[in-house]
Amino acid sequence: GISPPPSSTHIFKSKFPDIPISNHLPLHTYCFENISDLADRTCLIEGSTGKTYSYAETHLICQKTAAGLTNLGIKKGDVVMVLLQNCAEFVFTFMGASMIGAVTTTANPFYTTAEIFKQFNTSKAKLIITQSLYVDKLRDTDDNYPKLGHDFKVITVDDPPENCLHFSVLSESNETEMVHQSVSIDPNDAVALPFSSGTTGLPKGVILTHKSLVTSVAQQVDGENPNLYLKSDDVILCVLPLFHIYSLNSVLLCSLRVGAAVLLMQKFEIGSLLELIQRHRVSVAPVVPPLVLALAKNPMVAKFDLSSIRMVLSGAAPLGKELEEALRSRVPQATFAQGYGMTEAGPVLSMSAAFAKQPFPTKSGSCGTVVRNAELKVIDPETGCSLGYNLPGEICIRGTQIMKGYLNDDEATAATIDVDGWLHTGDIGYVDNDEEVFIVDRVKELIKFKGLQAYFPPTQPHSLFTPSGKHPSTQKDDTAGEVPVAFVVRSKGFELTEEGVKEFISKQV
Ligand code: 4UW
Repeated sequence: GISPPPSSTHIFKSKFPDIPISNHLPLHTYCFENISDLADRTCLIEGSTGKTYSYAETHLICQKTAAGLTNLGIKKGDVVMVLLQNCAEFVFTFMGASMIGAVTTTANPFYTTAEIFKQFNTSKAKLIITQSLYVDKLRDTDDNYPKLGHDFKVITVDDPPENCLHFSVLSESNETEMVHQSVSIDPNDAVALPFSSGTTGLPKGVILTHKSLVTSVAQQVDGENPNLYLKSDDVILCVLPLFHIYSLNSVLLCSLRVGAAVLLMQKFEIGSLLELIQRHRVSVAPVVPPLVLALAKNPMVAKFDLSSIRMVLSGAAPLGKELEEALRSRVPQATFAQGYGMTEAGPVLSMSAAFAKQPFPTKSGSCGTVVRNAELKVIDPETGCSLGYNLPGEICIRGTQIMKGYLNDDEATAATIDVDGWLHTGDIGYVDNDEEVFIVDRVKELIKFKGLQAYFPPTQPHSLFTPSGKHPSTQKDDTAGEVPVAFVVRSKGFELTEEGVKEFISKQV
């Protein structure tokens, strides 16, 4: 067909007016901007120990960690890998690195050795901060892997095994030696480097700058009528892993900005989760659909007092209507709605207007309204033509919050962010007459397993599985969302057991 003139592009905007955003500030300065008013308020609570850190203590330890990183030779632009479950040291490292202009790459501690070193090498990390229980994975003797102690240093947050340092080398450094005052940080410098497959291929480093993350946090929690109204007297559940952008941005960074308390949980376990919600009077619960399922269906839930929860926020994977209703009946006092994010998008594209200070009525199944200070469009995947209300197509987003690009991969960057600055999500959705975004499908080589990405290369001859999405090789699963299914054909004359296949796969992913 004939392409329409650019003027016919239908651009969707937020229901919330644009606001001034302080995205000239470095991320740590922005997040701790109101620290003098918040000094004595609780910033971090470690669920497992009950240990708390005030805002003043947290800020000081972040500064000490910044000095400690400098003492270990970490300079502006260097990359530090964090391979941790949720803990206070995660926060100290991330913010401390920001203070010296260093970049944190976050990795899943359940990764295999190969997956960890792939990310480590690609990001050219200098240092790994982890827990002693994961150090064995970093000691692989394979010649292709870098050598612990020789090629990189390892710091553990608990008792350090041989050749590793304890986190106190960072957190007990003298912050007055801090040179970060003299480090000049450009808003376009990277601060976070999460890895994501995006719409295709293996995980790539997603360059998120100070400017992108400040913008994204501001789009959520700043302004006279914040889209996501978090307050300094909130206690915010942080059970989603901080290595994933959802938790890092919408849980941690948004909480720091508003001065709320962050309740850190190392891992999800329903009993301790319920107990901690009750004990600490959690008021905001960011979750993913598998957690919604547990909260909606587990009989233990009825034994606990969840009346403190005023907001439940779900995202990272599709949420069924039935599940939504089931959870509503468990926490009837809470506002329950969704946000929609993608690592590359900084990450939030849309957020329910039900969470605003002055909320709007919203519909079940909606993923929210596009964030303020941004533009969203929906295009026909075949023609690229922009579509109007109620017409499903590929969702694209534009704004200062989106990634700078993929690390050392101009081709993948160009395939994702077009020349006009639109980031193509690979998600199919539409915007209804009330400006609400609905996601109906996915056109990328990705499935979401428990809210986390699982990529299955469709064309490589050695691929473990065939493609994703609606392909018959994946099926719906109540707990995980989507699970891959493979058919294995035994070659003639070979012995192969079910156990053998499982072992083969678990060694690789
Ligand atoms: N419904 C259906 C949804 C939804 C969804 C995401 O792992 P990534 O790259 O990133 C994320 C980030 C999620 C997120 C971040 C911050 C936030 O506030 C929030 O809302 C509460 C969510 O998941 O995977 C990106 C892909 O995950 C799918 C979609 O396919 C997207 O491209 N996805 N949210 N509400 N699908």
